[in-house]
Amino acid sequence: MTNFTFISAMVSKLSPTDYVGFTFFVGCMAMMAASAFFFLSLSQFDKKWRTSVLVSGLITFIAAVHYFYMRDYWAAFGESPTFFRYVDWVLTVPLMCVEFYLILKVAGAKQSLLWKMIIYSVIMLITGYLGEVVYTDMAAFWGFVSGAAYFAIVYEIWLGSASKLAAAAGGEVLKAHKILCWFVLVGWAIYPLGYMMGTTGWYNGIVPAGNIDVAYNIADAINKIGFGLVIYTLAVKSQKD
Ligand SMILES: *C/C=C(C)/C=C/C=C(C)/C=C/C1=C(C)CCCC1(C)C
Repeated sequence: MTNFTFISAMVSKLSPTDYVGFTFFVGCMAMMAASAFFFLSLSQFDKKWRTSVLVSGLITFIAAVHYFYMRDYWAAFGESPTFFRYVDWVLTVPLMCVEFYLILKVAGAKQSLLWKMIIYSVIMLITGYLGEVVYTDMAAFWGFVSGAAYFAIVYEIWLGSASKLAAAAGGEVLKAHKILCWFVLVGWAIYPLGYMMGTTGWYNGIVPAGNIDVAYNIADAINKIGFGLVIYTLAVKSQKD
């Protein structure tokens, strides 16, 4: 085997017009850099905040590993790596629920709140997978069920018990909670939009055309890294007072 064939067996070519592949590639780098940033910052925090920042790093690290797989899958088959995508989400979205719980613990958040959020998010993802992969002719129906679970999460953090705990905690925790709430309301809304771009349903004439993976990749970068930075900032600020 010549050097050239050896290398081409390991690296696949990225065409300059393959913007989907480009977002997978940038996703790998962004998630990896964010993980390094969160992990290397750990020693500056005391015990109270270390777990939260650690979880931020785990979220981007798990995503980084999945992005390497997804990038290769896309390069090899030119298809959406939907299976890896959902495995990534089913691990990282519950960890984002853990982040909400951890910062609200100071105000007395109970574990039941954590489990409620995790169950909503798992229902949201499983039903989304059913519509995107298993029962594609019923994508609109499963997307609706998934959307209902998403709405339950939005309700819980904006108006439910989580919002009351945040108000009770006040100060920096309340501020951070509010920003995370906006991430979930606006940043997470990109996902159902991407879903509607990539599946068949009544919405096809309404939703602007686009690529489902580009939408998901942009949303992941905003939400996973942004979420982590909010937690990081909260930890830095809380340690000063
Ligand atoms: C890091 C990954 C995150 C934050 C993923 C979030 C995913 C969602 C909020 C997905 C939501 C969906 C709907 C609300 C309806 C259509 C199906 C989904 C799964 C794309």
